[in-house]
Amino acid sequence: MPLHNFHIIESTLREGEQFSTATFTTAQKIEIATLLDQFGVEMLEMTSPCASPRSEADIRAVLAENLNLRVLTHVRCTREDAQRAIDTGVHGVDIVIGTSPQLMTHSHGKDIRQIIDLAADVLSFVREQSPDIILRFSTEDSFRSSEADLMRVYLAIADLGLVNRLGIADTVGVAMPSQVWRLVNQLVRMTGLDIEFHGHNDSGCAIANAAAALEAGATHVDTTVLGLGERNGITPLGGLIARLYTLNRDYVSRYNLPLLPQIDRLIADICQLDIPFSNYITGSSAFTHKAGIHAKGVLADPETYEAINPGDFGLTREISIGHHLTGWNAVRNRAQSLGLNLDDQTLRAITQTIKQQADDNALTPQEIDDLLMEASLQTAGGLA
Ligand code: AKG
Repeated sequence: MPLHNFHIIESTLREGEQFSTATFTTAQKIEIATLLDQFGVEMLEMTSPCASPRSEADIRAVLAENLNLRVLTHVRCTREDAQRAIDTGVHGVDIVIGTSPQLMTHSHGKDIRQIIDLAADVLSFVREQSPDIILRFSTEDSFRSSEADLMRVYLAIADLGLVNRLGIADTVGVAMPSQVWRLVNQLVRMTGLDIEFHGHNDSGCAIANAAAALEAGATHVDTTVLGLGERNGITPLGGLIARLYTLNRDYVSRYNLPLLPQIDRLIADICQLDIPFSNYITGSSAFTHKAGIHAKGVLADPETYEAINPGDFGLTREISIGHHLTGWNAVRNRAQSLGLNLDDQTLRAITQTIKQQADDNALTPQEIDDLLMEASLQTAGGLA
């Protein structure tokens, strides 16, 4: 299934705000929205205007920037919330209501019949008020809801002919990619509507689940920068980009990829987080090659051990040399970068010295350069 036709709903300013250390000022929200717009995300989801006075004012502030992206807000399934959302002038309203036994009992106390009636009332109300608004209906906790309940709800909503999009949510991060694929496939076949996927990462499947949703025909995926969100968050923007890029670069070529490091850094700084070393694309070791065999392959052709070209993201690869796993190809490459013309025998000897010393302590780049310079001075015709 070709994955060209999807849209990113960037929810750092909604789901991301629910992360433990995330609080954004108005100016920060505008800066984040502007960068995400420059990156090319199609939609930006913002916190409900009902959450707090500034939440409401900030929707208007971001709208006033006249960005290319569509601004959405996320509200409960009530007329009052929907009216507040419409009043802000947003381009789209995302309406959600829980359908799992847990949420029906502890969140709103309604059964499936009541959920359908309420949703029909609220969605009709929104359409009357605002015929052109982008309207989405989603069940919360879709993957702990019974399949029969879900189908009753989605088919009833689809039949109304009022919404642009249906959403499904893996609210507590329990879904397997195969389950996501099946549900999305079923909804696409039965309703013909656009489908959005929102997936939490509690058990580490958020990116795989988003990809499975797209493979099954979903049209929209929710992301946040660095995967911020409730608990340990949702599908990260960079992780989704990495997943799709490695399937086919064309899937993400419309985005301004070199902006990704700046976006990750901005959010990390605001939320006082370190970007994890293992982060997709922007982690500190994402493009560091260490073992001698890897260094040799990458020096011959980076694709030997890289599925992602760091240059596409404005980043550079690093060959780590000063350790006991090093190889002489990496050492030779460093010597060549320094303009030193050392013969193979000398380079192999220096490699052995590095390995021996690094068994106790890794060598710094400067210490390696010193070894190479010293060898160069000792051999005739050292400088190339
Ligand atoms: C969740 O279920 O985790 C949400 O944040 C709501 C998702 C949605 O509205 O699609």
